[in-house]
Amino acid sequence: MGFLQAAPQLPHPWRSDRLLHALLERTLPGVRRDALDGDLHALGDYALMAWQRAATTTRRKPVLTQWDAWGRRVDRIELTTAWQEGPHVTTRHAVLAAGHEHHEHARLEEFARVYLYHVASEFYTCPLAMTDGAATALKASGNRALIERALPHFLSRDTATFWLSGQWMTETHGGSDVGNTETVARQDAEGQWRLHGRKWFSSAVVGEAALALARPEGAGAGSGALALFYVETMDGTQRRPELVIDRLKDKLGTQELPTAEIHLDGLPAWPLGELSNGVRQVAPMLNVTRTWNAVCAVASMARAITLARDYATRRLAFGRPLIEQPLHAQTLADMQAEFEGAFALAFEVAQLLGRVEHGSAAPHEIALLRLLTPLAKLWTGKLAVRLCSEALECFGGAGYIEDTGLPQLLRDAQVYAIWEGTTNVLSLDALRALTGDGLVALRTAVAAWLQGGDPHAALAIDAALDAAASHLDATPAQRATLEAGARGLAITLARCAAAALLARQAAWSQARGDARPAAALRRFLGHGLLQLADIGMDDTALLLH
Ligand code: MFK
Repeated sequence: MGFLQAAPQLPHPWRSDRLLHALLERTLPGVRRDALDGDLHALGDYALMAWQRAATTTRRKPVLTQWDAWGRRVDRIELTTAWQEGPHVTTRHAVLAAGHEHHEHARLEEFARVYLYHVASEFYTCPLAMTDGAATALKASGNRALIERALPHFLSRDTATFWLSGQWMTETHGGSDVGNTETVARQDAEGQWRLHGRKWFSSAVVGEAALALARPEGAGAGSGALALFYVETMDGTQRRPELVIDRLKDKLGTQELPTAEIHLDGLPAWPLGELSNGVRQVAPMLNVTRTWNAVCAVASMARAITLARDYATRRLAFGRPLIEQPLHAQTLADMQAEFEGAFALAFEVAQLLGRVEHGSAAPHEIALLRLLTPLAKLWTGKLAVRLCSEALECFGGAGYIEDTGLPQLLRDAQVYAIWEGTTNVLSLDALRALTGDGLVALRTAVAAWLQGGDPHAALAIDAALDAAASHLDATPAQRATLEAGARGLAITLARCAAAALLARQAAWSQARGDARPAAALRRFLGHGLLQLADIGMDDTALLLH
């Protein structure tokens, strides 16, 4: 046999992750780090095992069986191995429970677990995100009866009592404009609310509960008239007959995740709060799932870059390993710098969420979290696609071959820019946050992050923030122009925040003799901060004519 190329090897995801180690060392007290270490080691072990298992087993997809041999409707879904393992891994390592502990580091400790587990979970993290979001929305609702009923299950550390929750918003009208929701809530003769309608993207249909938007019968049109309901899907060990699974979606990626189209045919439901303003009530859930989206996007980038870097040490071309080829090394370093910025921003949102929920946030940090959540979601979602695509290219033709496991990274990454709101919807959400104190809060935070750091970075970031602010100021009366520029504005602000966070990390690391984060900062700044679009509305109209 002739030449055989060595496959890329995945180093231990926790032991080898310099960024996560540095982040936790900078932010967590030693006693908390020690307590966390066992779970992170175990999740890293699991991730490594899952990667090796995928290389030696045939890939499977979930299978829906709607009818049994005797004509009974069963709607049974067979799950992949990783999905069957999901509840055990989740509860054993307190992936969700950790985020709801009563201290300010709870969310950071949760998302460190999520980051290590995500790729191995085969997007079991999708319904976990929904469950986390449902727990958060229930707490925000103050509905004692539902909190007491559902939270012990959602946050359980025991597989036997653990429940997954879905988030049933999207209908055939689309996922963005939920004001078009057609699902109706009717009260039966006993006063029990029941939901009737069709939900179009249900990614946690194997779960035991869900939060669903529905229009109470007789309520008006639009999103303000929607209400948010809690439902349960199981009657003992049987799925409730009022929940019908029509089919599983055939998706570009996330193929292990059984995303379903469902019908609700009178499913019993309980309102979380008032019978209106359901979007406002579901917002805490959206913001949590968007944070998951950002952290999972960063986890996919980490996996793609780690494999590409390892491969560059094993693949020889033109007489040298790829990593010694100047242009290939440059490409990898560029990817690393962008990834480090995204990592810093996603985990800052996680930390902020913990501080805000715990009540230990500084006054400006509530508005900061409100702004950084959509910024992190939208920027990391786009970047994941770009970096996973670049990583595949680093493997040449092998990156295009299914059983290397590499194309799946790119297909899966595409979901981050769609799931939980597209880039444009999130850009408009950032505008919503900017109409409040968002920009002032960001400038206050950036000034603090830059203290004692690289003065060159501070100048560049301040100049970009000034440009963003004038962009915002220049057009308050011209809503269409403001909206047309919202994506460029959002990405500029995300990059400014990421650069300031890299500067903070660089200063901290430099004081400990590590010059590497400063190199990431320089490279990141070199890629530019400004993405502000020059809005020519007339040209846009001409180009679309
Ligand atoms: C891994 C999974 C793979 C499976 C494949 C997935 C494929 C995709 C499936 C999907 O469809 S995912 C899409 C899920 N859908 C979304 O994420 C919703 C996207 N749309 C939005 O986020 C819109 O901005 C939104 C629905 C929220 C707009 O709703 P409205 O009612 O038209 O907006 P409005 O009136 O501005 O907001 C209503 C209230 O909510 C306001 O509060 P007030 O009533 O007090 O004024 C807003 O301030 C508040 N609000 C909205 N967004 C908020 C928020 N509050 C806090 N945070 C937010 N993010």
